[in-house]
Amino acid sequence: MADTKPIYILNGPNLNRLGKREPEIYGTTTLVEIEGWCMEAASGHPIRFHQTNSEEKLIEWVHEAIDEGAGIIINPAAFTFTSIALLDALKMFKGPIIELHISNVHRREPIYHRSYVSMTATAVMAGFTAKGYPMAVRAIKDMISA
Ligand code: DHK
Repeated sequence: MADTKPIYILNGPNLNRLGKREPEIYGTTTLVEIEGWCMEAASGHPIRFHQTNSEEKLIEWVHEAIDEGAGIIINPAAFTFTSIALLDALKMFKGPIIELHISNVHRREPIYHRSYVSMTATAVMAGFTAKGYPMAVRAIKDMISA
């Protein structure tokens, strides 16, 4: 029986500003448009798409995914590089985790080069632009059904 528990797509701080935020780095696609692309890519698999500027709220959604989710796609944004609390929460998740960054963080300032989340992510995607989100949805669907 295929796992029909939802795929959690979680977004961290400042991603609500996509479209206007440093378009030379993040492009002009809005988070609302990205959510639509994810729904399409999910092609019927349930998804839970969230964004927050609060570390606490992001961790609470990870806890919800621990209890109810099949997979996590997470763009932790700045919390990628600062939050051991988020890493500890993600370590509890038993399914696949894809860490996603719109930009190639390894080509940017050194502060963006060391990810705590990568210490527990199943896979890491960076630099595919906003188009990485539907790519990640298709990839995690394969991981879940494998
Ligand atoms: C988004 C952010 O907000 C930054 O803090 C990260 C990431 C990069 C992204 O490329 O999606 O460094």
